[in-house]
Amino acid sequence: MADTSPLLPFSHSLGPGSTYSSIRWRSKIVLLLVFSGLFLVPLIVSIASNDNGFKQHVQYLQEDDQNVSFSPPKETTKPQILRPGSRGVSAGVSEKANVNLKGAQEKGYPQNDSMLSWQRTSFHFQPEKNWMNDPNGPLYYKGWYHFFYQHNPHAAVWGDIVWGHAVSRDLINWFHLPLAIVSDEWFDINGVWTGSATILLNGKIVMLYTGSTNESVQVQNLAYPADHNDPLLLKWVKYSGNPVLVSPPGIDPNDFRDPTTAWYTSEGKWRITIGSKANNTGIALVYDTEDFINFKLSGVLHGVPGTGMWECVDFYPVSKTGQNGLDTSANGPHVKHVVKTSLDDVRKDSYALGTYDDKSGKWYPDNPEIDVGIGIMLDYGMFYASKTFYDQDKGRRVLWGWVAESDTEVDDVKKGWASLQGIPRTILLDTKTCSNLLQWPVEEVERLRLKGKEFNNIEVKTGSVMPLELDGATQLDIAAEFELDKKALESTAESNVDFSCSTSGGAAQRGALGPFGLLVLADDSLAEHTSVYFYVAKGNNGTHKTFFCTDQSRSSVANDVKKEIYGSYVPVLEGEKLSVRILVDHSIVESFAQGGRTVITSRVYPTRAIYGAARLFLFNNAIEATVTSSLKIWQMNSAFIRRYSNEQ
Ligand code: DQQ
Repeated sequence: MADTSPLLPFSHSLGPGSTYSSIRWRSKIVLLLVFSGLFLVPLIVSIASNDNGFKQHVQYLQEDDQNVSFSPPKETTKPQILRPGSRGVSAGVSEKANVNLKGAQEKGYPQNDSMLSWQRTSFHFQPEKNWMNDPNGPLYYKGWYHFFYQHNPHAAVWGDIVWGHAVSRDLINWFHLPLAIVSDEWFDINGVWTGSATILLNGKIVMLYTGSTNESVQVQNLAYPADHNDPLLLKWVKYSGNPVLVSPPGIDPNDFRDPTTAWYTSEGKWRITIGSKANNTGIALVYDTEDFINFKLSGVLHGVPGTGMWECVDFYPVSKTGQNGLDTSANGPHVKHVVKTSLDDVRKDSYALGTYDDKSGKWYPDNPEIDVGIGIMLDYGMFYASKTFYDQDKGRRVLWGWVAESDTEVDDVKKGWASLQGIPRTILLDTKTCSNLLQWPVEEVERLRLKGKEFNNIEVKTGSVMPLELDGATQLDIAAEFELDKKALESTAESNVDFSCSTSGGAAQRGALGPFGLLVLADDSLAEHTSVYFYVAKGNNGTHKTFFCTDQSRSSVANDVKKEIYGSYVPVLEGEKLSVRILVDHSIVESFAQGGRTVITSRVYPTRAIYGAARLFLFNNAIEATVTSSLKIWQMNSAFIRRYSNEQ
């Protein structure tokens, strides 16, 4: 049965007469706004072509509040990204499938059933079948981790989006539960899109999510558990006065989505942010609320010109001591704040560290040159729409991220499923550099480790490849360290100062001091392999710069899968060895360099290096330096991921 006073300690302040009717009234004005939108279009267009117009508009909304303003810096010119349309685009969000590979079936590689079934993972979260995308509303409640996700229950492609739901005691073994929130109201009939959970001061939970309405515009809706005594939170109630928020004037209702977890302000209000854009400036709108029903736009948390639509914004504090995770409302001199955005234009998640001012509701980057969207990526590979939550049980902040497919949609349909979630990662500030986060697989994944094997001080000569004898290589946890020969490192003259993972020819391109690393999911002949490697560039003043990359260009002989080369710079401090942790689970390879300073997730689709034919190799393609490597490698057990039954 639904709670009678479902929401909120403060619901008493919402007298039935006043609030209910004002909410009903607001529902009506949604329709009015939709229609008036027709007349507002020219206005919106003019605002969108002039960010100052947006500023004026927000100010107009809040005439009495002189603090509310948004002054975006000048637009920088960026090449326009031309991309084919897709269902996602017509629905108001971008591609949800590999459009570049659509229609590739006629000339595509004939992956047979055993190849396709090998691709399903063994210890990563995925639904029993069909499509999944963004993580939604993760939380810990009464002994269970709850995970909700964007799900198409009808097909292995994006569409008909509702919220799937699963629970776990340890973030690794999962029980699938019935769908949590389905699209059955005008305010979400075209999709129950991304949203976030907030645990209120009285322990109750509220969920805010974006609904795609009967008119396919984006509004924000409120839902809450029907029974807070149910630890599984099986039933969810949609607030009768939904939507609780429509896009403000000047903001395209197709660019208004993905509310965050709320945090508490010093004024005793809750505050959320919602992703949007003004012209091509990605922005995070800020709203204050006391009851999750009435919201007041209070300005813009932050905006960055040229970064396009900001999806799935995440905003949270990290401790300056780097010891433990923090509740989303934590603030003060002991914290830095992270703004993370999912860049719709380039489908990458980017973050920056900075300072949050509770009074103005604004956030300022530590270094404007590496601001959100133009600096550091959370993961340089296939990882999007990520979201963190505070795990109050273990006092840690945990990150989830959607790992899409990079094969053809046709193959996804044949497999009957598409997309994974990355292994949940703990998030901490890197107190050694103070300029990046550390991401690391949650400790619980180590419980899946089976037989381990150690390889100590293996010398890998220049231009060589060495097999590592294992009993299997499709489910692995690898921890490896590398040291470049010191003499060679010193004597090498300036080399590869212009190196970049994606444009410098990949793992086959030899330089003085790299590449070197591991070939995972390789077959004996090396016709197929995925290279995970370091590359050291040396400047003429003797300084080194280290890069961490993944090269998928030889990951499969199939000609219809994406084979990008990913990666970036990784900070390496004085006295540190180069280190990498790699989780291999069939078609996913997640690689964490230097304790998680730089992370790369790949999806690969080998056809030969599968089942018992998969191997692991060390390689060193440097011309001048021998590499010494020590490794610990564990076979990984499979996780239990199955339907919940009452006996459990
Ligand atoms: N996915 C959802 C949107 C979000 C996008 C729709 C990001 O709410 O912006 O499935 O992948």
